[in-house]
Amino acid sequence: MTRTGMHMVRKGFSFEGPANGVHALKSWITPEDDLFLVTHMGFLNIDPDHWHLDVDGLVGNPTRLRLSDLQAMPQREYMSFHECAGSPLAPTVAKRRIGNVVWKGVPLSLVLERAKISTEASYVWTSGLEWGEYADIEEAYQKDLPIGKARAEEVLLALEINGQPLTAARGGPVRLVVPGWYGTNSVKWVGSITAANRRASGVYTTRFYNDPAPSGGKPVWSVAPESVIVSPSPNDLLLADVPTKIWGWAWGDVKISTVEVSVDGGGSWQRATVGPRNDRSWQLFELPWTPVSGQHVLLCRCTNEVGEGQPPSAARNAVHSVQIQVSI
Ligand SMILES: Nc1nc2c(c(=O)[nH]1)N[C@H]1C(S)=C(S)[C@@H](COP(=O)(O)O)O[C@H]1N2
Ligand SMILES: [Mo]
Repeated sequence: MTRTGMHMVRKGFSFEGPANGVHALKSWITPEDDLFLVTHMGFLNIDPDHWHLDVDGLVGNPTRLRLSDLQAMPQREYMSFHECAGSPLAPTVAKRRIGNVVWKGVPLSLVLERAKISTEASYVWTSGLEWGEYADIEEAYQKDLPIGKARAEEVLLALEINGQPLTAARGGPVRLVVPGWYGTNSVKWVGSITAANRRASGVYTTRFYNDPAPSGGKPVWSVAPESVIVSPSPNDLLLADVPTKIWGWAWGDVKISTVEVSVDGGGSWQRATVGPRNDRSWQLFELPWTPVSGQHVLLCRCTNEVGEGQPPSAARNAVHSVQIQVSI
Protein backbone atom coordinates (compact mmCIF):
# COMPACT_ATOMS: atom_id res chain seq x y z
CA MET A 1 0.00 0.00 0.00
CA THR A 2 1.23 3.54 -0.66
CA ARG A 3 -0.28 6.86 0.31
CA THR A 4 0.41 10.21 -1.28
CA GLY A 5 3.50 11.87 0.12
CA MET A 6 4.35 8.97 2.43
CA HIS A 7 6.57 5.92 2.27
CA MET A 8 7.81 3.31 4.74
CA VAL A 9 11.50 2.64 5.27
CA ARG A 10 13.18 -0.17 7.26
CA LYS A 11 10.00 -2.19 7.68
CA GLY A 12 9.44 -4.25 10.80
CA PHE A 13 10.12 -3.78 14.50
CA SER A 14 13.26 -1.90 15.34
CA PHE A 15 15.08 -0.60 18.39
CA GLU A 16 18.17 1.59 18.44
CA GLY A 17 20.01 2.96 21.44
CA PRO A 18 23.46 3.90 22.68
CA ALA A 19 25.99 1.02 22.64
CA ASN A 20 26.81 1.26 26.35
CA GLY A 21 23.17 1.68 27.42
CA VAL A 22 22.44 3.96 30.39
CA HIS A 23 26.15 4.59 30.95
CA ALA A 24 26.07 6.81 27.86
CA LEU A 25 23.49 9.15 29.45
CA LYS A 26 25.91 11.63 31.00
CA SER A 27 24.08 14.89 30.27
CA TRP A 28 20.96 16.44 31.81
CA ILE A 29 19.38 16.79 28.36
CA THR A 30 19.88 13.71 26.20
CA PRO A 31 21.19 14.58 22.72
CA GLU A 32 19.20 12.97 19.89
CA ASP A 33 22.15 10.70 19.07
CA ASP A 34 21.96 9.08 22.51
CA LEU A 35 18.16 8.87 22.63
CA PHE A 36 16.66 5.45 21.87
CA LEU A 37 14.34 4.95 18.89
CA VAL A 38 11.50 2.43 18.72
CA THR A 39 9.06 1.49 16.00
CA HIS A 40 6.78 -1.53 15.67
CA MET A 41 6.09 -1.63 11.93
CA GLY A 42 8.90 0.47 10.47
CA PHE A 43 9.72 4.13 9.96
CA LEU A 44 7.42 6.43 8.01
CA ASN A 45 8.68 9.28 5.86
CA ILE A 46 6.06 11.99 5.39
CA ASP A 47 6.25 14.93 3.01
CA PRO A 48 5.31 17.81 5.39
CA ASP A 49 3.17 19.41 2.64
CA HIS A 50 0.99 16.31 2.54
CA TRP A 51 0.66 15.89 6.30
CA HIS A 52 -2.66 16.65 7.92
CA LEU A 53 -4.46 15.75 11.11
CA ASP A 54 -8.16 14.86 11.25
CA VAL A 55 -10.03 15.49 14.50
CA ASP A 56 -13.37 13.68 14.60
CA GLY A 57 -15.71 11.50 16.69
CA LEU A 58 -17.55 13.17 19.58
CA VAL A 59 -16.77 16.72 18.47
CA GLY A 60 -19.05 19.58 17.42
CA ASN A 61 -16.68 20.79 14.76
CA PRO A 62 -14.79 18.00 12.92
CA THR A 63 -11.51 19.61 11.93
CA ARG A 64 -8.65 19.01 9.52
CA LEU A 65 -5.39 20.73 10.45
CA ARG A 66 -2.37 21.12 8.20
CA LEU A 67 1.15 21.71 9.44
CA SER A 68 0.84 25.47 8.85
CA ASP A 69 -2.36 25.51 10.98
CA LEU A 70 -0.54 23.92 13.90
CA GLN A 71 2.47 26.20 13.44
CA ALA A 72 0.11 29.19 13.75
CA MET A 73 -1.30 27.98 17.09
CA PRO A 74 0.20 28.73 20.52
CA GLN A 75 3.06 26.38 21.40
CA ARG A 76 4.81 25.52 24.64
CA GLU A 77 7.94 23.74 25.74
CA TYR A 78 7.95 20.92 28.26
CA MET A 79 10.94 19.04 29.68
CA SER A 80 10.34 15.36 30.30
CA PHE A 81 12.01 12.01 30.64
CA HIS A 82 11.07 9.74 27.74
CA GLU A 83 10.96 6.02 28.49
CA CYS A 84 9.99 2.94 26.51
CA ALA A 85 8.10 0.35 28.58
CA GLY A 86 9.98 -2.47 26.79
CA SER A 87 8.49 -5.27 24.75
CA PRO A 88 4.73 -5.75 25.15
CA LEU A 89 5.49 -9.46 24.72
CA ALA A 90 7.82 -9.44 27.78
CA PRO A 91 6.38 -6.81 30.14
CA THR A 92 8.41 -7.82 33.22
CA VAL A 93 11.81 -7.38 31.55
CA ALA A 94 13.62 -4.13 32.44
CA LYS A 95 15.03 -2.53 29.28
CA ARG A 96 16.23 0.85 30.62
CA ARG A 97 15.38 2.69 27.39
CA ILE A 98 15.39 6.20 28.80
CA GLY A 99 16.37 9.80 28.10
CA ASN A 100 15.46 13.35 29.12
CA VAL A 101 14.43 15.85 26.47
CA VAL A 102 12.62 19.13 25.80
CA TRP A 103 9.57 18.84 23.60
CA LYS A 104 7.85 21.79 21.93
CA GLY A 105 4.42 21.79 20.38
CA VAL A 106 0.75 22.70 20.51
CA PRO A 107 -1.12 21.54 23.64
CA LEU A 108 -3.53 18.75 22.63
CA SER A 109 -6.20 20.51 24.74
CA LEU A 110 -6.18 23.49 22.33
CA VAL A 111 -6.82 21.22 19.35
CA LEU A 112 -9.63 19.44 21.23
CA GLU A 113 -11.22 22.81 22.06
CA ARG A 114 -10.90 23.99 18.47
CA ALA A 115 -12.82 20.88 17.38
CA LYS A 116 -15.41 21.55 20.12
CA ILE A 117 -14.99 18.24 21.91
CA SER A 118 -18.24 17.02 23.45
CA THR A 119 -18.73 16.73 27.21
CA GLU A 120 -19.65 13.08 26.51
CA ALA A 121 -16.11 12.25 25.39
CA SER A 122 -14.25 10.25 28.02
CA TYR A 123 -11.32 9.04 25.87
CA VAL A 124 -9.21 10.49 23.08
CA TRP A 125 -7.86 8.02 20.51
CA THR A 126 -4.83 8.84 18.36
CA SER A 127 -3.52 6.91 15.37
CA GLY A 128 -0.21 6.79 13.56
CA LEU A 129 -0.18 6.99 9.75
CA GLU A 130 2.29 4.17 9.15
CA TRP A 131 1.36 0.69 8.01
CA GLY A 132 2.84 -2.81 8.22
CA GLU A 133 2.93 -5.79 10.55
CA TYR A 134 3.90 -6.34 14.15
CA ALA A 135 3.65 -9.79 15.80
CA ASP A 136 1.93 -11.01 12.58
CA ILE A 137 -0.85 -8.46 12.96
CA GLU A 138 -1.48 -5.76 10.40
CA GLU A 139 -3.22 -2.91 12.15
CA ALA A 140 -2.81 0.85 12.63
CA TYR A 141 -0.82 2.01 15.67
CA GLN A 142 -3.74 3.36 17.67
CA LYS A 143 -3.59 4.41 21.32
CA ASP A 144 -6.00 6.10 23.71
CA LEU A 145 -5.87 8.51 26.63
CA PRO A 146 -8.51 9.10 29.29
CA ILE A 147 -9.93 12.61 28.83
CA GLY A 148 -8.29 13.96 32.03
CA LYS A 149 -4.78 13.16 30.76
CA ALA A 150 -5.64 14.20 27.18
CA ARG A 151 -6.55 17.68 28.47
CA ALA A 152 -3.53 17.97 30.81
CA GLU A 153 -1.26 20.93 30.03
CA GLU A 154 1.82 18.77 29.38
CA VAL A 155 0.31 16.65 26.58
CA LEU A 156 1.50 18.09 23.27
CA LEU A 157 1.29 17.63 19.54
CA ALA A 158 5.04 18.06 19.30
CA LEU A 159 6.83 19.69 16.37
CA GLU A 160 10.27 19.90 17.97
CA ILE A 161 12.65 18.02 20.24
CA ASN A 162 15.60 19.77 21.93
CA GLY A 163 15.06 22.85 19.76
CA GLN A 164 15.09 20.99 16.43
CA PRO A 165 12.21 19.91 14.17
CA LEU A 166 11.26 16.26 14.66
CA THR A 167 13.04 13.99 12.19
CA ALA A 168 11.10 11.32 10.29
CA ALA A 169 12.51 8.60 12.59
CA ARG A 170 11.39 10.59 15.65
CA GLY A 171 7.79 10.65 14.32
CA GLY A 172 7.85 13.96 12.43
CA PRO A 173 6.53 16.22 11.24
CA VAL A 174 4.10 15.91 14.20
CA ARG A 175 3.80 13.37 17.00
CA LEU A 176 1.89 13.14 20.23
CA VAL A 177 3.89 13.34 23.46
CA VAL A 178 2.41 12.25 26.78
CA PRO A 179 4.93 13.32 29.44
CA GLY A 180 4.91 11.13 32.54
CA TRP A 181 3.46 8.13 30.67
CA TYR A 182 5.41 5.37 28.93
CA GLY A 183 6.63 6.05 25.39
CA THR A 184 4.10 3.66 23.86
CA ASN A 185 1.43 6.33 24.42
CA SER A 186 3.34 9.02 22.49
CA VAL A 187 2.06 8.24 18.98
CA LYS A 188 4.54 9.07 16.21
CA TRP A 189 3.44 10.17 12.71
CA VAL A 190 0.06 11.10 14.19
CA GLY A 191 -2.69 11.43 11.56
CA SER A 192 -5.99 11.27 13.40
CA ILE A 193 -7.57 12.10 16.72
CA THR A 194 -10.96 10.67 17.63
CA ALA A 195 -13.00 11.68 20.68
CA ALA A 196 -14.95 8.70 22.07
CA ASN A 197 -16.90 7.52 25.10
CA ARG A 198 -15.00 4.23 25.45
CA ARG A 199 -11.48 2.84 25.14
CA ALA A 200 -10.05 2.13 21.69
CA SER A 201 -10.49 -1.50 20.63
CA GLY A 202 -7.29 -2.13 18.63
CA VAL A 203 -4.47 -4.50 19.57
CA TYR A 204 -2.16 -1.77 20.88
CA THR A 205 -4.66 -0.87 23.62
CA THR A 206 -6.29 -4.25 24.33
CA ARG A 207 -3.75 -7.00 23.73
CA PHE A 208 -0.41 -5.19 23.92
CA TYR A 209 0.60 -2.75 26.63
CA ASN A 210 -1.71 -4.12 29.31
CA ASP A 211 -0.09 -5.53 32.41
CA PRO A 212 -1.65 -8.55 34.11
CA ALA A 213 -3.83 -7.34 37.00
CA PRO A 214 -6.47 -9.02 39.21
CA SER A 215 -9.20 -6.96 37.48
CA GLY A 216 -8.00 -7.83 33.97
CA GLY A 217 -5.40 -5.77 32.10
CA LYS A 218 -3.83 -2.63 33.59
CA PRO A 219 -2.96 -0.19 30.79
CA VAL A 220 0.71 0.75 30.52
CA TRP A 221 0.20 4.46 31.22
CA SER A 222 1.83 6.28 34.16
CA VAL A 223 5.59 5.65 34.55
CA ALA A 224 6.50 3.84 37.79
CA PRO A 225 9.49 5.06 39.86
CA GLU A 226 12.83 3.98 38.44
CA SER A 227 16.53 4.80 38.76
CA VAL A 228 19.76 3.84 37.04
CA ILE A 229 23.46 4.12 37.87
CA VAL A 230 25.20 6.01 35.07
CA SER A 231 28.62 6.05 36.70
CA PRO A 232 30.70 4.12 37.41
CA SER A 233 30.17 1.79 34.46
CA PRO A 234 31.53 -1.79 34.35
CA ASN A 235 34.27 -0.62 31.96
CA ASP A 236 35.68 2.03 34.31
CA LEU A 237 39.03 1.44 35.98
CA LEU A 238 38.51 2.25 39.64
CA LEU A 239 41.35 2.37 42.15
CA ALA A 240 41.11 1.35 45.80
CA ASP A 241 41.16 4.18 48.36
CA VAL A 242 40.65 6.86 45.68
CA PRO A 243 37.49 8.88 46.41
CA THR A 244 34.93 8.75 43.61
CA LYS A 245 31.21 9.29 43.18
CA ILE A 246 28.31 6.99 42.34
CA TRP A 247 25.71 8.91 40.35
CA GLY A 248 22.74 8.40 38.09
CA TRP A 249 19.19 9.42 37.24
CA ALA A 250 15.86 8.75 38.95
CA TRP A 251 12.45 9.48 37.46
CA GLY A 252 8.75 8.63 37.40
CA ASP A 253 5.39 10.23 36.71
CA VAL A 254 5.37 11.29 40.38
CA LYS A 255 8.42 13.21 41.65
CA ILE A 256 11.16 11.14 43.30
CA SER A 257 11.84 12.00 46.94
CA THR A 258 14.59 9.56 47.95
CA VAL A 259 17.28 7.43 46.32
CA GLU A 260 19.34 4.83 48.16
CA VAL A 261 22.53 3.21 46.92
CA SER A 262 24.10 -0.09 47.98
CA VAL A 263 27.78 -0.91 47.38
CA ASP A 264 27.53 -4.45 48.75
CA GLY A 265 24.95 -6.14 46.55
CA GLY A 266 21.98 -4.99 48.62
CA GLY A 267 23.33 -5.89 52.08
CA SER A 268 23.18 -2.28 53.26
CA TRP A 269 21.85 1.00 51.80
CA GLN A 270 22.91 4.65 52.03
CA ARG A 271 20.87 7.78 51.20
CA ALA A 272 22.10 9.60 48.09
CA THR A 273 21.48 13.31 47.52
CA VAL A 274 18.65 13.92 45.04
CA GLY A 275 18.50 16.94 42.73
CA PRO A 276 15.51 19.03 41.61
CA ARG A 277 12.97 18.20 38.95
CA ASN A 278 11.99 20.54 36.10
CA ASP A 279 8.51 19.81 34.66
CA ARG A 280 8.73 15.97 34.42
CA SER A 281 12.50 15.72 34.00
CA TRP A 282 14.62 13.03 35.54
CA GLN A 283 16.49 13.87 38.78
CA LEU A 284 20.20 13.53 39.50
CA PHE A 285 21.36 11.44 42.47
CA GLU A 286 24.88 11.26 43.87
CA LEU A 287 26.77 9.46 46.61
CA PRO A 288 30.48 9.91 47.41
CA TRP A 289 32.32 6.57 47.60
CA THR A 290 35.85 5.52 48.46
CA PRO A 291 36.05 1.89 47.36
CA VAL A 292 38.18 -0.93 48.69
CA SER A 293 39.71 -3.37 46.22
CA GLY A 294 37.75 -6.31 44.80
CA GLN A 295 34.44 -6.99 43.05
CA HIS A 296 31.45 -4.86 43.99
CA VAL A 297 27.81 -5.00 43.03
CA LEU A 298 26.34 -1.49 43.11
CA LEU A 299 22.55 -1.03 43.26
CA CYS A 300 20.20 1.94 43.38
CA ARG A 301 16.54 2.20 44.34
CA CYS A 302 14.19 5.17 44.60
CA THR A 303 10.90 6.11 46.22
CA ASN A 304 8.43 8.70 44.98
CA GLU A 305 6.45 11.30 46.92
CA VAL A 306 3.51 8.95 47.40
CA GLY A 307 5.73 6.19 48.81
CA GLU A 308 5.96 3.89 45.78
CA GLY A 309 9.32 2.19 45.23
CA GLN A 310 11.03 -0.26 42.88
CA PRO A 311 10.67 -4.05 43.00
CA PRO A 312 13.95 -5.98 43.41
CA SER A 313 13.36 -8.03 40.23
CA ALA A 314 10.88 -9.20 37.56
CA ALA A 315 9.47 -5.77 36.67
CA ARG A 316 10.16 -3.17 34.01
CA ASN A 317 11.27 -0.82 36.82
CA ALA A 318 13.23 -3.45 38.80
CA VAL A 319 16.28 -2.29 40.76
CA HIS A 320 19.31 -1.60 38.54
CA SER A 321 22.71 -3.07 39.36
CA VAL A 322 26.26 -2.62 38.08
CA GLN A 323 29.25 -4.91 38.65
CA ILE A 324 32.50 -3.08 39.29
CA GLN A 325 36.09 -4.24 39.65
CA VAL A 326 38.27 -2.09 41.91
CA SER A 327 42.04 -2.61 41.71
CA ILE A 328 44.76 -1.96 44.25
N1 LIG B 1 3.03 5.54 15.22
C1 LIG B 1 3.77 4.93 16.16
N2 LIG B 1 4.00 5.58 17.31
C2 LIG B 1 4.76 5.00 18.27
C3 LIG B 1 5.32 3.71 18.09
C4 LIG B 1 5.05 3.05 16.86
O1 LIG B 1 5.51 1.92 16.61
N3 LIG B 1 4.29 3.69 15.92
N4 LIG B 1 6.07 3.15 19.11
C5 LIG B 1 5.84 3.67 20.47
C6 LIG B 1 6.82 3.24 21.45
S1 LIG B 1 6.65 1.69 22.08
C7 LIG B 1 7.75 4.09 21.97
S2 LIG B 1 8.75 3.62 23.24
C8 LIG B 1 7.92 5.46 21.43
C9 LIG B 1 9.35 5.65 20.97
O2 LIG B 1 9.58 6.97 20.57
P1 LIG B 1 11.02 7.36 20.02
O3 LIG B 1 11.37 6.41 18.91
O4 LIG B 1 10.95 8.78 19.61
O5 LIG B 1 11.99 7.18 21.18
O6 LIG B 1 7.07 5.71 20.34
C10 LIG B 1 5.77 5.19 20.48
N5 LIG B 1 4.97 5.70 19.40
MO1 LIG C 1 8.19 1.43 23.73
